[in-house]
Amino acid sequence: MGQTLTEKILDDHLVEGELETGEEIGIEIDQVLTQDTTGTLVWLQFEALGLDEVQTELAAQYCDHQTYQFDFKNTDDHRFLRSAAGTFGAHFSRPGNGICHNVHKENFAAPGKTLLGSDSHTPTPGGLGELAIGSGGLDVAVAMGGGPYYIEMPEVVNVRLEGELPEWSTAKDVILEMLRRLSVKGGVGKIFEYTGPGADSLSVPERTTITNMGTELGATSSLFGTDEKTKDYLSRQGREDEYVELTPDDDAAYDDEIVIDLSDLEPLIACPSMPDNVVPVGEVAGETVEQVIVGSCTNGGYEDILPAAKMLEGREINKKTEMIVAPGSKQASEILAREGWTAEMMAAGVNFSEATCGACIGIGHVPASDSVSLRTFNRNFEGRSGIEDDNVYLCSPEVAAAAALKGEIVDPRDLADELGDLEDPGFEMPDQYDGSKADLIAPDEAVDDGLIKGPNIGDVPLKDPLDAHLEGEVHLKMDDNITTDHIIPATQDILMYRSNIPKLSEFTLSRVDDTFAERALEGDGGFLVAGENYGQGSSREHAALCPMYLGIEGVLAQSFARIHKANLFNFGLLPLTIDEETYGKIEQGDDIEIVDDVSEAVDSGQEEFTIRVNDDWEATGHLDASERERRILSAGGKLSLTRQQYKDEGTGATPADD
Ligand code: MIC
Ligand code: SF4
Repeated sequence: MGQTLTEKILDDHLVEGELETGEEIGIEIDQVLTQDTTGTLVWLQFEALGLDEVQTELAAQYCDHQTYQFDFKNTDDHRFLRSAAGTFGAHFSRPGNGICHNVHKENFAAPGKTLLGSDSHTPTPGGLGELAIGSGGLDVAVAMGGGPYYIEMPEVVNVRLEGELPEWSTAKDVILEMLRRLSVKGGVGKIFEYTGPGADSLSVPERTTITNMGTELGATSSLFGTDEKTKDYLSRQGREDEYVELTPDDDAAYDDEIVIDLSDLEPLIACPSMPDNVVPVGEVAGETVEQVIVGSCTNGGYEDILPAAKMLEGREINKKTEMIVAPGSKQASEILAREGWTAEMMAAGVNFSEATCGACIGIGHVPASDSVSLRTFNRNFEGRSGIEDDNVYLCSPEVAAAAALKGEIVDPRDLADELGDLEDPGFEMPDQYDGSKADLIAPDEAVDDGLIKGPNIGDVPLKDPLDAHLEGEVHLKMDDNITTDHIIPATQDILMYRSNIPKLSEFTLSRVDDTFAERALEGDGGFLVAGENYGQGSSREHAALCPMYLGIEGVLAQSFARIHKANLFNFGLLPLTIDEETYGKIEQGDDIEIVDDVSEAVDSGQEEFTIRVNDDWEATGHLDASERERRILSAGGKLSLTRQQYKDEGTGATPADD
C-alpha cells in the first residue's frame, strides 16, 4: 500500500511511535517560527530550560502582530525578541517587515521540511509541500532545543479538487466551501491533503490561502504536493534550489475523501461571527458596507492585493465606505509600490497600512458601532475586530473590492454586469519577488550583546506537581466554540501584557464574564466548564497559563480544540471530557470534587474519573491522554518536567537557578 504525502514527510522525521491513526508520534522539527505576541514566552521558556543555542536547522522570530508599538511595552517586547534571536541563533524579522506566515513563505518555507510555529496559522507553507503545524510556545521552545514534537497521528483526508475555478471565484472560495461543508470543528485530528487536477491548476499563493485557513477547520495541517508551480514560485523568490518533488503515491490509502469541483464554486462569504457561517455572496447582497480591508496572512500577498488594485484602477470607492489595504509583507508593499499599484489604489480612495496583523486582532481600524466590515481575513469571531457585537464578513479580495466600489455587499459578477467594463482581474505573480531583505537580520548579523528585558517582561510562572485531591467551584460555565480570543483577547489594551502573566491574567475570560479573574484568584482552586470545541482559534498558550496562574485546576468540556488541549497539559491543567447530559446538569457555582486520587490515577493511566457535584450526584469525566501527557500533567506542566529531565539526563544545559 502506498503512502500519503503526510506519511512520507512524517516517516522521514519520525523519532518515536508508529504512523497509526490516533497513536502518539514524536517527530523531528527542521524549522521553527515564532512571532511577537507568543515569542516572548517562547524565549523566556527557552532561557528557563537553560538552553543556550537553537538546535533546529532554522528558527525565525517575526514581529508582526503589534507593529504600531502604541505602548513602550510593545517596543520593549520587540527589542527583547531581537536580542533573544541574536543571542540564541534565530533569524529576526523587524517590526513592519510582515506577517510571520507571509515572510516565512517568501524566505524560508521549503518542501519536505517540518515546521513548528507558535501561531495557529503556521500550516500556511503546506501550500508548497512543507508539513507545518501550529503549537503552543513551550512546544516550540522545546523543539528549538532539539526535542521532538508530539502529536496524535492524524487522519489523512484526501481533498480531491476537480475542474478549474470559474471567473470571479478564487482559492478563498475553496476554503470557504470546506468550512461550509465541515464546520469549524470538522478538521480536528485531521490533515487535509489537496490533490487532483484542480489542485494542480492552483499556484503556490492560491494554495497557501487554502492551507492557511485550514486552521479554521481545526485541522492539524493542510498540504499540497509539489510540482512545476512550486518550482516556479520558488524560482521567482530566488530559491529554486530548494525545490524537492513530493507527491503522494498513486495507491496511497486515505482515511477519507472529499471531492470539490472547482468549476461549481461561486463567490462565497462567511457571515458574522464564525468562519463556517458561509453562504453565496448573492444571499447577503445589498447590506451596506462601511469598511473593507484587504490583507492578513490569508489574503495579504501581492497576488491578493493586485486583483483588488486592478478592479479599482481608474475608479473611486463608494463615498459611504472606507477601504484599507494591509499587505501581508513588506515585500508585497514594495513591489506594488514600484509597479505603481499603490498610487492607483490611493487615487481610488484606499488607505495603506504597514505590513501587520493589526486590524485582524482589533489593533487599529476598529469598525464603527452597528456597521458591516468586509475583510479578506480568516477569522471573524465576535468582538475580535475590537468592538463587541461586530458584523465582520470574510471573503476574497475580489468580493471585498466589489463591495468597496458599490458601498454594499455585491456578487462581483453582478457588479461586472452592472458596470459593463469591470473584468475578472484573474491571478498574476510578479516575474521576480525582488523586495529588499533589509528587515531580516540573520543570526550572524546579531546586533545585541545578550538579552534585553524591559520592566514589563516577567518570568514564566511554574505550577506545583498535580495534587491528589482536586476540589473547587465551577467559576465559569461556558457555551460551545469558546475561542482563545474569549479566554485571552488579543486587543491592544491586553496584548501589551503578553510578557507579564500576573497582569495579563486579570483579563482572563473577561469577554465572557469580567468578574471571573477576581473570583478565580480569590477561590481556592476550581474549574471551568464548557461545551464543544473549547479553546478553538489561536495557539496562544496564555489561554492555559493565565487560568493556571489564577488557580484553575481543570477544565471539564464536551470537547477540546487540539492546540489548546496540548497547552492545558503543558501548564498542568486537567482536561476532562464530559458528556452532553453532565454538561447540561452542571451549573456555575457548583462544587466539584474529583473523587479519585488524581495524581495516582493520572500516573496509572486511568481514563475515567468520578466527578462528584455538590456532594449530591456523580458523573464521569474522561481523560484522553498519552503516557507522555500524563507525565507532564503529573509534574505540574511541561516546563517543570523538561527541566527535571534535562537535569536527570545531564543532556540539556542546567537551568541557571538550579
Ligand atoms: C490569531 O490569529 O488569533 C493570532 C493572534 O495570530 C494567534 C497568535 C496569538 O495569539 O498571539 C494565533 O493564531 O495563534
Ligand atoms: Fe496575524 Fe490575523 Fe494571521 Fe493571526 S490570523 S497571524 S492575527 S493576520
